[in-house]
Amino acid sequence: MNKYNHTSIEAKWQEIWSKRDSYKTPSSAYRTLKVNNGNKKYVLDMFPYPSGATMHVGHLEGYVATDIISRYFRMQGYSVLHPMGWDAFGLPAENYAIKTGIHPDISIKNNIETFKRQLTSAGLSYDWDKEIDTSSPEFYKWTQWLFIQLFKKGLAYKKKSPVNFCPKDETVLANEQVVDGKCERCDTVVIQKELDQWFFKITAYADRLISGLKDIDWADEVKRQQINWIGRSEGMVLDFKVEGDDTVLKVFTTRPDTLESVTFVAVAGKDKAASRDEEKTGKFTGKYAINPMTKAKVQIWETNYVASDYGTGAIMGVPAYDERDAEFAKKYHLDILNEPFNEAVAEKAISEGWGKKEVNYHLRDWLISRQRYWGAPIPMIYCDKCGWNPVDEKDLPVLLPRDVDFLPHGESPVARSKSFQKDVKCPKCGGDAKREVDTMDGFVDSSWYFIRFTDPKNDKAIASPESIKDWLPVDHYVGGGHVVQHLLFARFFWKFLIDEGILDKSLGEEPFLKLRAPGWILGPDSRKMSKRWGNVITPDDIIPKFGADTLRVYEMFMGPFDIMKPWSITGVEGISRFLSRLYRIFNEDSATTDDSEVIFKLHQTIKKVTNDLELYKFNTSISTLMEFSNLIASKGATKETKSILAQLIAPFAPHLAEEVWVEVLGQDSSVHASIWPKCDEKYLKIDKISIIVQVNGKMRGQLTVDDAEMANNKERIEGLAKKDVKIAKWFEEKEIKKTIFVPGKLINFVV
Ligand code: ANZ
Ligand code: ZN
Repeated sequence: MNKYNHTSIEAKWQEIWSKRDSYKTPSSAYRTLKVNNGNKKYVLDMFPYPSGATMHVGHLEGYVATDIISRYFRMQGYSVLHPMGWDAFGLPAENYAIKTGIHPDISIKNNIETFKRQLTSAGLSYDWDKEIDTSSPEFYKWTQWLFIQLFKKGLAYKKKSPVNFCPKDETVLANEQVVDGKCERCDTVVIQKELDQWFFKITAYADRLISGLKDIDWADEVKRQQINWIGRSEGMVLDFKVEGDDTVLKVFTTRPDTLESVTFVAVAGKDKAASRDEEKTGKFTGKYAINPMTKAKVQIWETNYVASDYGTGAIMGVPAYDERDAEFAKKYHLDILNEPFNEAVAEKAISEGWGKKEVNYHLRDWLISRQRYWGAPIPMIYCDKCGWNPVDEKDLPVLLPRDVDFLPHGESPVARSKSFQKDVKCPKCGGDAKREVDTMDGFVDSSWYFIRFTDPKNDKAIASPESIKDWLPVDHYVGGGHVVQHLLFARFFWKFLIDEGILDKSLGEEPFLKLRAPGWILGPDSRKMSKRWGNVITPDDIIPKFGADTLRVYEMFMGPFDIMKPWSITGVEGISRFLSRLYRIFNEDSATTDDSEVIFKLHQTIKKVTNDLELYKFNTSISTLMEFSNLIASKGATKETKSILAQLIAPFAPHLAEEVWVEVLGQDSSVHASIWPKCDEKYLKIDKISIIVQVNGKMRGQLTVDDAEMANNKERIEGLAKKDVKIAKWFEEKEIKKTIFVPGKLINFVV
């Protein structure tokens, strides 16, 4: 009998699928002809950063899940868009270039090749015609175009803002390059430098970023993270008159009812604000303020625990009720006053005109400029006469210049390109002008890439209106890690594009209807996979030996999708044996009829796998398939039943399923283009059957069993009768001489 040779089977089908363009995204014309009312499903992965390190098995977890979902939806008759691409701009490639002198363009292309080979070897059904690379001019032309649209609406602006700066390396650092306040590379203490920076005004969308969450299918925890990050706070601004001059000090408080217990007022100091647990320091300004309610005179302090950029940058100190104020008051021996809460303050403040309601947000505008090379140039031009103006849209893209050395010199690397500033003219007055030399944060690319996937080659628009309408919004979005900001930024872009009519309003308020995050796959030692622990397992360690199907099924079988789980090579081996056994079962001669238990179990399996797939319960789908395979192994099955089994395993083990579907069962075309089996409820109806139990011909009881299979089985009925205490007492300590069995009706013990 044929042995399961995963290597040849997988290579063969990967080649055939690629030749046949099996996973090409259907066009809209095709879609309207198709089943399921031409409905679409857009199934999206968070696209990877193609780093120098190869992909490990943990990265694949989400990709396998979306592949299963995509294959399942295709078999359900949906038109599926399932694309993949590369989040290719960013620091690692640039740092690598600084170290080696190899241009990021080249190192990234090599990495992409490796990643793509790994994804393909796992049998993932991406439509590679939809591939995007955010560092290609075809893509970043539109990133720049989007910047300009935001600028035109006043949602992109420039202002002075502090950045992390390493005085030794003379370079601006991203937050993640600052470790314990020191430069990651040279250990020098990082300073704050004021630089002109570009911001996107995401705060204008704060409320809609909260309200939009209510109708989407995301984990509560992820929604909560979004809400916490936005940090909406309802409170009041109250006016304290400053003694001796005509000025008023405005404070923001969420607790106006504590006003009568105020013992000091504090304003933000000049030093950088203290982080949460840092020691609070301050000094008395020599000035006093008047409590608008009690008219008491309190000291005005300057302190590091009040943030200058939140609320009014000033607070009323209520040490009796506010912990931070209490800590500060104790340290500087300020009074603590414990008056009862006064609910009437708010109304009185409004009617007397010394206070008003206000909503504040902790969300800050999004700082998008980077003094870095490997990003999309910000498409703005500065002229002494006309200030900042966007590059004419017909002149996009503003190409990232190649004549740049990557070594840090205290400014944006692009500033040293000779070609970049050559003959630059002001778009407004035509006079000599200069380009912006900063580049955009990589988060800008990932805020809209999912729109581009619908029409990645379009050179007239971010995507055609038809493609947008055909595919958006995203139905399933899968990915994990630190995605709070990514999700906020992408949702902000979406809302902006809807408001601008670039996306049609009918697409709805939210871009990602369902979001699921895979739990981490840990190393065999239950630690996070890392070079440091030497516990990294890559698909290349597993696929040559066990095959892609084993890797896929194992990853989905490890446990619930969304929890952490350690890798186990014995688990891999177990799945490998399961697939070999399956292959054997398919190769055995088929039965001419199915046993009733097989039919019952078949429909139960269809139902369970279908339901579980929709819920991302891949592990229980697989165990159900294992149980059913075991039953067939012992009872045999018809070709029809085996074909259905092949269809049910197709999303999980696509190569094996295709091989047995075509080569063993002799079915037409591809199992992946077949129609997903339907459960027929009529086979699941359980008719209870009563069996009369007699002892020496006298009725002594009754047994109820679930199905005919059971009712016809003499041994099982006999066993059940003996276990039933009410019946068993009639032949206690007596020898059973004979058992008369009428299948499905009666059992009589002769004692
Ligand atoms: C008096 C008070 C009494 C307060 C009390 C709280 C509890 P959220 O919810 O984050 O908005 N605050 C206001 N502006 C601040 C700033 N720029 N930097 C640091 N703290 C600031 O918190 C609002 C509360 O944080 C405000 O209400 C204020 O302290 C403080 F029992 O006023 B509260
Ligand atoms: Zn000008």
